[in-house]
Amino acid sequence: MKRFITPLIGLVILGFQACQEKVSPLTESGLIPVPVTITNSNGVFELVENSSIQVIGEGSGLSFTAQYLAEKLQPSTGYSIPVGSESGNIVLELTGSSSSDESYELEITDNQVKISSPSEAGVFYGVQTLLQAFPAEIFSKTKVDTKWVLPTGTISDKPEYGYRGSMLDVTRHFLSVEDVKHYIDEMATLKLNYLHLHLTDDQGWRIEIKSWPKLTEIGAQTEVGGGEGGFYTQEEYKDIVKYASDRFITVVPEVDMPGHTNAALASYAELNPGVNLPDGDYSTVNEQELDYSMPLKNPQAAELYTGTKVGFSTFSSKLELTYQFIDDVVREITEMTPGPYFHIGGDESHVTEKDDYVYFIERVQGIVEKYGKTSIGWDEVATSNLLPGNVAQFWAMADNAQLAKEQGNQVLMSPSTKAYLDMQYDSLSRIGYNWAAYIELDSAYLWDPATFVEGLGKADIFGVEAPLWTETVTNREDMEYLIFPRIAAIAEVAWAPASSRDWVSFQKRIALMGKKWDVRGIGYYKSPKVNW
Ligand code: TNX
Repeated sequence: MKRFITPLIGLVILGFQACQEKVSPLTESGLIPVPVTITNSNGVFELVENSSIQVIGEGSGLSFTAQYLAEKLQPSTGYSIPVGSESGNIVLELTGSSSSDESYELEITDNQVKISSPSEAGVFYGVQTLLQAFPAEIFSKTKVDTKWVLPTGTISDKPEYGYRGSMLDVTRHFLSVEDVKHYIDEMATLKLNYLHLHLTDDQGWRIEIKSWPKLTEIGAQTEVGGGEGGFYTQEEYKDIVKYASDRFITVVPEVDMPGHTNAALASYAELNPGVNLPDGDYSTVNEQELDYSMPLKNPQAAELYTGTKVGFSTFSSKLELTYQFIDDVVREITEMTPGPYFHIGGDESHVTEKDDYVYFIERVQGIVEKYGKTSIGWDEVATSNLLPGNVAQFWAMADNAQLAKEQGNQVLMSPSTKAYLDMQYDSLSRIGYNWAAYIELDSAYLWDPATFVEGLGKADIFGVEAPLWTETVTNREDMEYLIFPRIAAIAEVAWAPASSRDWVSFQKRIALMGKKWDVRGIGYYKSPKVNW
């Protein structure tokens, strides 16, 4: 008898271990950004063929989230999980009607998964955490034969900063609507909630403006290196805004000005700065008496530009037409943009006189305010008087960030030495710049927005944003190579309090994230700092 029992016990133990091995505790499931608290318990939840999603509460965002979850689970499991209000073993519950409280709770027991939040966004974030807790194969686009198990436990989570963004430059190289949606999908998985679209620059104007059609007929027709460029029609832009907003991401459109405006100046000769000299002998005319506010009699359009050098273009600050133009542009774009912010650029206006720059920024802020939006501008805008509530985006100059604080305005943190996704990882990186720094994964992770700029503290910080400039990015593969894995590091810097962030823990979790990216066919930089 003993002869049979011993091997039998052995088999049972082995089987048990195999099962145990598959489900590592919730704390080890590689969640990014790291939740505020995670408690393990010892059980296992299994998603099965007849699992169902129960929605408690009302709201189109909640229904979207439930459907989103069912759709994400379908390809790999092969299960068509129904969504309804009857009892189910995956429960999504909206417990309030707040849109600003992004906290959520996730409770996994042997029989049930429950996500609850006072906001629809919070429920969506709970779903993102849930998806990450499954085995990596859950992200497979084709059916996988495995047990879809989750470790039991509870998570209680909320973000440190309300603005967690990424910027995509669609000017230097135009990116298709599909690529932008792909970017949005990836942002959503990391709980990023603002997409800043850099829509205009010297090399291209990328958004249709019906009252100024030549912006796209002429100004959109090229890009860095001389490619064909492109632009979004207003319908396409609205489609992007909607796609993002379904995923709880708010689009922040940027029209960069008064510098970085060559594409507009190439489209409309009459916007170019200059002065009409008096007839006859003007050698004795006093410079102060020249009137720059009048349209030029023989205006010359700028040439289209396909290089990468910056800082050579400017709108005319004194010309009234400039402000009529900006008013039309801001009106048309804000009409299509439900979010509260409009980005006015304001960086690197090296050929705009200081006084003209200040006057320009103050006037443009007024136009944005007139259309009911709050301005964000690159840190140079803080050299002007900022309207209350306007935001300065720190990228280079600590002095400017301090100027914003002195005016009582908050600062959006995008330090180019940490958060710039277009910087090379090291000297061997196949694309990217290095003017600010080489940014390896640990460098992108190891900084604190609340202490980064001397004199600024947590209360001065509006949020965190990681920009991807695209001078060296020509396609989706390039985009993925530069953003992954660093965007995950920045997402954690923005979401998790400094006390929960830990590089050693992140190193382990990002390796697990890499497996999920592998399954989904996402290319990423295999940083030597990680044991992938
Ligand atoms: C600086 S950052 C710029 C961009 C460039 C970027 C390249 C900022 C506000 N201006 O125009 O694309 O460097 O890294």
